[in-house]
Amino acid sequence: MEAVDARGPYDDENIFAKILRGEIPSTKVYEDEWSYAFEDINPQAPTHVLVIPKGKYRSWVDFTESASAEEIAGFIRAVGAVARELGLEDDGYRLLVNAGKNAHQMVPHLHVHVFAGRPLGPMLA
Ligand code: DGP
Repeated sequence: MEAVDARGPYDDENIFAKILRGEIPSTKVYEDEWSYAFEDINPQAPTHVLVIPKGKYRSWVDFTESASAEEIAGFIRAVGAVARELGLEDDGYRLLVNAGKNAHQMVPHLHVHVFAGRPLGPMLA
């Protein structure tokens, strides 16, 4: 699988669009009006959750330029709610967004990775 170019039109056939439409299964951990969170299929830590906006956004730039303030606030709150509801605050967690090919973004629908459950080490550039 090739990393994606995070620019250009939204692809309705990307895998997270299909997950949002219920066309392929996912293990839900959180959902609200703006956001959906589910377990990563290839976990890199004991807890590895992906939080995605329900709207059609390829990247962080696309999202922050195109979404309403209400939608952006709702999505950021949802990421916090996932961390809180999964009980990650005591031991800590890491948030990560990959955007574009140098960051190895594989799925062209904005997603925030939430990693937790073990010491995660220093941040890697
Ligand atoms: P990124 O490199 O930031 O685009 O990460 C994409 C993540 O998506 C990667 O950690 C694996 C995950 N992923 C890919 N396909 C599926 C899928 O069909 N279901 C689930 N749950 N996760 C997926």
